[in-house]
Amino acid sequence: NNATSKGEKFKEKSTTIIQLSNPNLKKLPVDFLYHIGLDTSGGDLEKRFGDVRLVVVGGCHKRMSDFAKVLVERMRSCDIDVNEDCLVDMSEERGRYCLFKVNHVLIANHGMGAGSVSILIHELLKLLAYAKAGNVSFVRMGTCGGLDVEPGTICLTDSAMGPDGESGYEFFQCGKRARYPAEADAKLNSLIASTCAKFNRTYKIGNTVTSPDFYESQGRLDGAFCDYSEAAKLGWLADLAENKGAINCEMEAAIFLSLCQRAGVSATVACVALLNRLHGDQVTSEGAAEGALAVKALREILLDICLSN
Ligand code: R2B
Ligand code: URA
Repeated sequence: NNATSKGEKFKEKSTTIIQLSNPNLKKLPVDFLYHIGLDTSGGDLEKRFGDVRLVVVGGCHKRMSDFAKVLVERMRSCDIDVNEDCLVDMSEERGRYCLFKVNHVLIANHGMGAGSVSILIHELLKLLAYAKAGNVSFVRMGTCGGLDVEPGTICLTDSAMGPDGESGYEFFQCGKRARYPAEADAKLNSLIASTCAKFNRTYKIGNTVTSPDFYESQGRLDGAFCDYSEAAKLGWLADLAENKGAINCEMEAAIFLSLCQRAGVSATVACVALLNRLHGDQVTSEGAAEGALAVKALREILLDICLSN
């Protein structure tokens, strides 16, 4: 149908498949994707998910369910056939994430922080690998603190680093430190950048600092505790901006990009800056309201990409 042909553009010439390097999966009679409430027992994942070309994720449940609703409305207004059941949340029963499939677009929320996004991305990568989906791109849409960046700017991640300024994502495997690169796909960034320009939205491409929490590991002075000085905070942020090319801070880009990169899928992170962290820490109610408008603008940009690719 029409919608499938829309999805074809993501398919280009050669097909890139999702590469999972886990031999143990072959030994599982059934793989239960526990947190998203799907499993391999029905043998129907290829039929249900094989045509997915774009995965759009973001932290908030409501932001992502709204994204799915608006995408359905826009597709219908373009006379694209959309299944009746595409606004049924496939993961609702599990109560952790929402998950919708609107033609070739899979939409989910990932919650806050590395632990939450990691569970979702592991299970989505397995789902799409079992479904033999090809040439899939992943986009995280979110919010962030800007580093010398005006609030409202859309920050596109080139490469993500930890709060220590080391590039990539570091975590523990069997008690040992492991570090994987966390690079975004430059082509996907160019596509989002040109769509930002089409919508007259200010954007910036640069590196992203991913921290394990919102307050202390982002150097905030307004948490329940603060055992460092304002000078230490500003010195650290200035060093990241000046010497590491950092344009923003948030909590998921490094793990998200590293998992996608390990699976060989194209991915990027587009975040609206809610504030300039060099000028403060508090997200005020005015800042949050302005941020919500900018997030809607980002939604329009990603909807345009869903509809035209
Ligand atoms: C941005 O916003 C959230 C914290 O407020 C977090 O998920 C992030 O990365
Ligand atoms: N999200 C973050 O993680 N940090 C900010 O400063 C704003 C949004």
